[in-house]
Amino acid sequence: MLATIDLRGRLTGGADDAVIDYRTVVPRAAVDVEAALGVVRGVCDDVAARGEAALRDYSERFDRVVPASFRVPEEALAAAVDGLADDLRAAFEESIARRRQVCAAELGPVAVDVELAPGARVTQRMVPIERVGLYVPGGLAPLASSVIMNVVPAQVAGCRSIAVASPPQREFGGLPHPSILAVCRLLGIDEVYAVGGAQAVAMFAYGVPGLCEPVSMVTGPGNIYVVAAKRLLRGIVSIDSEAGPTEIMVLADDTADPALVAADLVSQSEHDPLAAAVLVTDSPALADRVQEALPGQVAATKHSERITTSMSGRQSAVVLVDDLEQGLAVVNAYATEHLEIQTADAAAVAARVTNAGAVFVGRYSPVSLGDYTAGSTHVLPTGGCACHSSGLNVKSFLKAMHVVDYSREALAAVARHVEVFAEAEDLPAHGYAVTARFLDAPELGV
Ligand code: HSO
Ligand code: ZN
Repeated sequence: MLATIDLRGRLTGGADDAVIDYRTVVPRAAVDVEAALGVVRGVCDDVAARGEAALRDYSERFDRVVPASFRVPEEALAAAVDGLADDLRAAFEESIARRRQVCAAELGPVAVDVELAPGARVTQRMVPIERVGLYVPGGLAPLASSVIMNVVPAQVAGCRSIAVASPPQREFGGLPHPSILAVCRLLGIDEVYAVGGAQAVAMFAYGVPGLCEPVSMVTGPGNIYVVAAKRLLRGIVSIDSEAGPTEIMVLADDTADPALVAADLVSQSEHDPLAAAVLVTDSPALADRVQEALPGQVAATKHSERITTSMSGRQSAVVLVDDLEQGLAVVNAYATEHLEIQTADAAAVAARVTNAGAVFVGRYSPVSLGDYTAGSTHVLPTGGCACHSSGLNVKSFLKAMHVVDYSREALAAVARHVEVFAEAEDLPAHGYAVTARFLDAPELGV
């Protein structure tokens, strides 16, 4: 079911190895965000110009329903929680509690305080972004878990004002999906909008008079139009990473259970026909057994069509390597969103991973655990961005602010350094601002 890419015989670090550019071993699905920018620019400009009237038009056009009120009424949030089955409510609450526990630890020491010399102090304060807007996709996959993954770190960071937007659904009378509303309520979020797509990102970035105040940061996954709007409006607001199609890479040896490897690959292919499912292994026998297991598992599951498309796409493959050493070279070059290590001594292998959004160690840590309940984030860098970016976490919602506090003596001790530095940069006024502090009568005007 998966194409095979055979790297065996091309020894890591050897002469042959020089011809392998590991970053290009596994191609990625082509997603043309630029192509969506044209439409999205029109939508965003229109929301900026016409506010709620524009939201109404786009809601009708794209969501085929116009909500009675774009702001979800409190009663609807309360009713969503009342309508929850007990076991689903328990699942939501466990997920929230575990993510909160990890976020609290992520916060770390709040302030850095350094005295560089007597009276020379630099502190770093971590200040939460005041108001943030979190987008939650609806439609085919109403990801209630994404509400948790976006809201909890913002709350733990101390963001004062948190708004959530999710597309209105026809079948729910123009409200977002009830499980999304229920999670908002459980998290104590009362500012929820039934607004979807690029128009939601524009609403957050520009604000809509009488409806929604502008925010400073927009986070959350979404379709290509949401991603394009985030790219377009970045600068007006800050954004988290641009979420592309989901990716799972499994690094496995002959100790892995082929049925479980297949199940994990299938699980992430379920998201998207463009999802990438990649097995990297030094065991041709394991590769064969995973390939044998896949058709049956895919046929038996609900979204088999989507999964088949994902697995037969150029972005999905089995990569055969000589050994785990070469496997790690492939893994670190690809920088996958999710990486599973299904090998002997998995923790030791995992410790050698430098590029991955999140790493799942051993038989009992499947990616779907991380999607919902592990306590880790599932908002992770895709498309190779894991080589420079992190998943969404508490620090994503904090700004580091330096506070400089020097005494007269402490400034005097380094005054000459500043003056010389400023001269070298041909910025004499910089130097004078220091010199002036030690003159009996600094010039009042020149
Ligand atoms: N695996 C997805 C997140 C998700 N899965 C939400 C299920 N629900 C991207 O990391
Ligand atoms: Zn998932």
